[in-house]
Amino acid sequence: MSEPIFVPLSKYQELPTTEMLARARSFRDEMLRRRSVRQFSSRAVPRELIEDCLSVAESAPSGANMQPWHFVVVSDPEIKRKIRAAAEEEEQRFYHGRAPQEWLDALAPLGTDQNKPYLETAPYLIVIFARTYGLGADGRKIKNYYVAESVGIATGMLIAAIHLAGLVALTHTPSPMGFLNRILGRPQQEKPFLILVVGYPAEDARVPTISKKSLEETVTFL
Ligand code: IYR
Repeated sequence: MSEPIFVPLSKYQELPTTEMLARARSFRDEMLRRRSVRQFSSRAVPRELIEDCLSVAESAPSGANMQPWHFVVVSDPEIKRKIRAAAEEEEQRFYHGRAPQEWLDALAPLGTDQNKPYLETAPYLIVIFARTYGLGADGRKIKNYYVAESVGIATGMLIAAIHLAGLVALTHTPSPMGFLNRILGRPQQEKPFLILVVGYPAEDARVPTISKKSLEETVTFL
């Protein structure tokens, strides 16, 4: 067991309250402009931009700091084509059989269907895997903790970073997603979490008119 080594919290920056408010508002206003987009441009995105956004995700808090995730960044057209074909096969079954009517009704305002051209059009697919356990140098299993929570937090931070960088993203979850392990050659202890489709929006991109709940509905101050 290793002892903790503590250092001063030197990176914390206290701000005047007025500046805190201004920053919180400006971040809020920026994030409220974020939309999930389903029509992507094929315009290239610098890889460095994606790497910077991934560094933000990597900094996320995680159970026992195990960082129980793996990101596969796909830009290879042939791999994207395989992912699209496999995802559309699952989606076809979902939209025409597997999904109960209640689920289809809930999705109706989004205008989604089994066709996923963006899986080929967008320059990057970031496939996020949740590592159910890690492997030590000697092949021993290393337990991970709060895996879903950790990967969810990292993904949220990644989505925020991508938006702030001036790109758009779509969280895409074909179900089941086992084909991603096969196509991307990831081990069975890694479970596909979601595909983040990333790029510039198509010039004629359109988004559905949906609204978000108000704080009155979702927050309780006691
Ligand atoms: N995976 C399907 C269906 C779908 C499900 C939910 I929940 C969404 O918020 C959106 C879509 C698809 O991608 O079309």
